[in-house]
Amino acid sequence: MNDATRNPRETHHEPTRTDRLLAALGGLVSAYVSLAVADLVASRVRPEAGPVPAVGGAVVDRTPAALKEWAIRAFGESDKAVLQLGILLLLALLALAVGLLALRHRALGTAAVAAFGVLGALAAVTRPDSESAVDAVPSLVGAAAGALLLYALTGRLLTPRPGTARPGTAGADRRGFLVVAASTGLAATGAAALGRAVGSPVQENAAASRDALRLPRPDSPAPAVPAGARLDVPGLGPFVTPNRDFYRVDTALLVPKVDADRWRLRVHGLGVRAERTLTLRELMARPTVERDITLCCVSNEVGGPLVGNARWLGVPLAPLLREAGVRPPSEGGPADQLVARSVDGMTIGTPVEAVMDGRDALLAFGMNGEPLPFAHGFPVRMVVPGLYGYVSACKWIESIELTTFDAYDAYWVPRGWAAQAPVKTQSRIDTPRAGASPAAGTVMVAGVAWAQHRGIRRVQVRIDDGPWQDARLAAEDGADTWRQWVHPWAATPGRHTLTVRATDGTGATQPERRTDTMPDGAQGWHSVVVTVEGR
Ligand SMILES: Nc1nc2c(c(=O)[nH]1)N[C@H]1C(S)=C(S)[C@@H](COP(=O)(O)O)O[C@H]1N2
Ligand SMILES: [Mo]
Repeated sequence: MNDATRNPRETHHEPTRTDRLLAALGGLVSAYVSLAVADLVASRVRPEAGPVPAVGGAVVDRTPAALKEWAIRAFGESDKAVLQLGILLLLALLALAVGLLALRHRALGTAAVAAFGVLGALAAVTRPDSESAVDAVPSLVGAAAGALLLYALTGRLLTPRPGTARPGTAGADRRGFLVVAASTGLAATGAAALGRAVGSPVQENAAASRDALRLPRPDSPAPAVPAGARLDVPGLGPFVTPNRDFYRVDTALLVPKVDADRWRLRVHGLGVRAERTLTLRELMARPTVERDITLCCVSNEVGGPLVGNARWLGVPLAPLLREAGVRPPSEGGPADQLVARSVDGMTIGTPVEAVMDGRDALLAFGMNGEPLPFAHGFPVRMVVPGLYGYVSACKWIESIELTTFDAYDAYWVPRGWAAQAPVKTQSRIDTPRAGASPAAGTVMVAGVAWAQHRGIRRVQVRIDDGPWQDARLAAEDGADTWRQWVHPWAATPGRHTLTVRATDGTGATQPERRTDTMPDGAQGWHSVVVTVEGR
């Protein structure tokens, strides 16, 4: 840039330290107003199209699997909150820098804000769940507001107060700056809060459709859970996991809120003779079954919490596929993989053979007596006993495509996870907890074991390096559910290591060696160390 194109008012101004502080603050306020305005617009358009969820989603999809595993381990179910906080912190730093840039180069600083808006818009329209270019609007409108504000604020720092002799120097209109910054910041906060209070029309419809949903009575009810399946041991969780306590694992930064009245499921692909699209009403009109099925996550480490047991209501998937002309590979069908796709673009690949081999593979709409909670896949999800969630349990499902494992890799596969993953036999000590200090005497050691679709035949407990002793197994609800167990231990004072291992219905006992969750689920024995107090 040569001198002729420069604005003399800007070049002659040697910003003071205070100016720089204020400029950085201006950047921050502008970024804040951008995001608040974008949030408000997104609440009208589609909440998922807001810059933070859109950029966050793009980051999640590009995060290396190892980092994602670490995040799940380190932050558990708060991993998404941590990610959003990280994005906001990074944005705040950038905003401070942009504010300083604007003080030197007003136009350049303003352009930088606009550029962030374009990035946000790009992220929004390239998300797999984006259906129209309208998703660009929240970021663009937000950035326009932020850019204008930054331009105006920086102007206050560059404009001499009337009556001061030298332009720029001490004459900046700092009061004006603060007034504009505070009032726009407050106004944006108010507008965004109002937007949230009013709620998004899309989400309101979804909530209303869930409230209005009446679940059909099961044509094939689940057998009552045998009384002996629940052990009454303090510290042992309930046999059926309440919905609010059920673990949640997914890539969605904002829980998709699907309007049940507009929901459709498309069944198509290789070997499908009669392609179909079903409404929820049509799906629920089919013969319904209710089953107890334990679901677990491949990311669950030995002893981990990512497992839950629920009573699911839905329709069997196999007959629906048969009607569409699908045959399993064992009957010469051409497709060996069923790819379920969700409204938020997740793809989950399941062996067609497993879905059609007689097990209770379900399209579920009920969970523990109520419509699926939004976080667990409302209105419809898949549940297939015996397979980890990432290869079977697609939430917010919208289509089922028949294909082959050779032809298509579902979401997690290029990220290092196995394309096929039956659950591994696991057992967990729930009480006493690691680090506990129970009193000497009889201590009830208890927990759960699971090997869905194979069942649990035996659970054994070992104290320190002693012999393996059979634990008492609770009655079996079914081969697809976990099984509680208890072992009364005559505890003596001192430090002790308690270890558990299970044997599944095929007679295979859990191997001792711990393996990583990646690529197809952790193995190994769970142990806890406790210190027994003398009496
Ligand atoms: N749409 C969608 N479905 C999904 C996932 C996801 O990220 N998106 N995660 C899967 C994984 S990894 C697991 S373990 C289960 C968890 O189901 P839950 O959250 O209801 O416990 O959902 C599966 N279904
Ligand atoms: Mo998972």
